[in-house]
Amino acid sequence: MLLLNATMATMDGSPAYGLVEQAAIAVEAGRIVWAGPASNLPAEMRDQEAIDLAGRLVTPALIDCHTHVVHGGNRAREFEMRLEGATYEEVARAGGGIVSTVAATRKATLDELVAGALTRVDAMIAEGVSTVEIKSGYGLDIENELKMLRAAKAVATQRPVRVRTSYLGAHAVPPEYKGRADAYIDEVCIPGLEAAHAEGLVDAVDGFCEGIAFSPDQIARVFDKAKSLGIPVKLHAEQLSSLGGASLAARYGALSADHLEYATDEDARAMAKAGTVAVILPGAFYTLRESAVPPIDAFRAHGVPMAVATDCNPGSSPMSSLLLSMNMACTLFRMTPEEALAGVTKNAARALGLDDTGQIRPGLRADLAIWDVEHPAELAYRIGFNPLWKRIYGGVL
Ligand code: DI6
Ligand code: FE
Repeated sequence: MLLLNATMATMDGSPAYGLVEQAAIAVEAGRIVWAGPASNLPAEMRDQEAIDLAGRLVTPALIDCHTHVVHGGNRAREFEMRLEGATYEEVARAGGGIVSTVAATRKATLDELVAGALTRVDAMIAEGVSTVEIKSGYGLDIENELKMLRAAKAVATQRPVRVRTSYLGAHAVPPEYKGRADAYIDEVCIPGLEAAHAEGLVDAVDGFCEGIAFSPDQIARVFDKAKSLGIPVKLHAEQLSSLGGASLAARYGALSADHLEYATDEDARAMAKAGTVAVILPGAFYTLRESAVPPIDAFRAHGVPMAVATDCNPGSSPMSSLLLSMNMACTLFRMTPEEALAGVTKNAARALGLDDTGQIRPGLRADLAIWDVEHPAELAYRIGFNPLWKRIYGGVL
């Protein structure tokens, strides 16, 4: 496949989106084999049928690096409660919140979970997404955590999309372990991780380090197990309070620390040193009407790579639009449109430990998004508008 007459944002780390006008991109066997100004295209690549993009923008296909798209039910009633004045933490302590999604997820069959996830993943694909991270964490017993991860893997067999799974057994304490979080970690979370890993279902291990979830010590025990199994880690950290989760994640060389509204300058320093990506999740900030903004300036100053994701989940971020996440990251957190686009391409790949996608350069997968826009800033600028023209997944239009 040869794409001609493209405006190309390589997102390869060159300044200004790595923008190339009048670009050509050659694809062979699912990989990018050449990309650059069309005038430099080698002669032997010219004589094949080309697709004329008429100046349309080509970017790497988008990557949603933090989602909970596999889950049962929805929480529209909780949305109403919060509008009547209850806080997210009050809802959680009253047995609502995550735990109500756990009940619905346990009740759902594998096929029902897959069907529900596909409605959300289809919306993502329609916006040019090629890779979706999907977490467990609403099963909270071994069999149901495995069911969630099997459902996540099944998504990639039913759609042209790549799935990376994260085991989030340490998401919440289930009702049957109320007040016994340590026992839950020992009796369910860690054995569940071993079982899921044995079945090849775990690409990364995640946790929720928070007052309403698990302490840094409890997360460290889960991370020690992940380390002994050779699985990379990531962490929901500093979302509602500052507990040192981001620094803990950095100590374990985590792929990412996510949320980070209450992260400190010291956390940013530790993350930079460890190469841990900051995953910015403005959908949860917006939904919870949070007021603390993640320390974007500190991440910039210390050179922490920033990703942006939907956090698509039924409670704190019922949002499946990665384009809207980009807009929110700019308007709510003052990220630049270029940072937002890097956050859903290059840096999102890094947050998943993937080095074969997220940029346009020879050797990488031909996962591309073609947009009916003139300039890449338009992707973050518009609200509720999808300018995707076509998507190329693994070299297939
Ligand atoms: N933080 C979040 O924002 C989601 N999980 C987490 O650890 C929320 C999950 C939910 O409310 O269902
Ligand atoms: Fe999350």
